[in-house]
Amino acid sequence: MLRRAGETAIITHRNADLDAIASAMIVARIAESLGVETCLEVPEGPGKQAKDALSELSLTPPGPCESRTYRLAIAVDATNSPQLGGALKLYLTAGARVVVDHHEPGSLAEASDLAIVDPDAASTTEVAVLLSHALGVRLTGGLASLALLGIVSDSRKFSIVGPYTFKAAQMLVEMGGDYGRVMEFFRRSGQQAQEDLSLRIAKLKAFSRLKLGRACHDILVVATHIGSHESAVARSLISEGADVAVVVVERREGFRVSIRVSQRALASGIQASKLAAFIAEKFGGEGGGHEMAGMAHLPHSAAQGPEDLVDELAERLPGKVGRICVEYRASLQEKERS
Ligand SMILES: [Mn+2]
Repeated sequence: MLRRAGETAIITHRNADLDAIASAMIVARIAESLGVETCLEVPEGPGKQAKDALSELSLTPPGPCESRTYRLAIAVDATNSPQLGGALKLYLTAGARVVVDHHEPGSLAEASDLAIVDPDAASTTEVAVLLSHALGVRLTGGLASLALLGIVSDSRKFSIVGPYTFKAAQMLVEMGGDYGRVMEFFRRSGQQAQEDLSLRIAKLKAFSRLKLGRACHDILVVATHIGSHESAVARSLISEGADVAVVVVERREGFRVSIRVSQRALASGIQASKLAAFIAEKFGGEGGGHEMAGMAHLPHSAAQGPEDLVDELAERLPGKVGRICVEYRASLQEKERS
């Protein structure tokens, strides 16, 4: 498809993270090896870690795309159309569309001609690495290090792995990927995050606005809203003892709901992606993600404002969570008996 197209627009999800930027750069490298020109569209610009990684490894991404029709568009690490933000049109108007991803397939896979999607993979980067390997494309040491950053980041330092997460990492080390440097990058960026004033304020504000609910005796469901840093806030709620953390942020295009669940919730059949889908269904939007991390995108019409949405969620979610875990625990008992 790349060869036939001759020119290709690569698109990441909004505020590309390490996994998105690494996958995009590998796809660009594959295109380059075929002599195909690419542009890279990162809606709303890359996130801080992605930006830092590119400059630290002295990697230059392809230039931004023009506002015209491309013959081929490849979306990476994105599942639902709202994740492409302002670049959705670029994707939808392309002559052919490919999505490379590792989430449960969503609306982008539906709108694509080819979906290279493996929900078992811990990162999109490992899918891209195996793709480049299968095509006989070698990566430079710098790009291999970026890819390691993508894999290590999305696998939460190899605590969530797929059937070929380690295989891809091994290939990258063999190609000159610098694992020591990757670890040092995370150490430094973790330290920066801890000292980040706006993140500290966001966490404390979110905690002060918290709505707490309970389901199935010991499952704690919390909901809150914040202006930014919603994923980090949701993660910190889980590490402070919540089992289901739902964090609402209002953006220009609507509400974004970030969902995280604890190991305890997961052991009772409560998955973040399912809750994201439930929220999207109730409020009219799109939702999906992984077992432990999910995201729902809702239109402005879903609620009067973030506070109202939090109230609604705090009211409805514990019931849903309760039904899931009661059914799940009953099915486990059933299994034990038989
Ligand atoms: Mn990813």
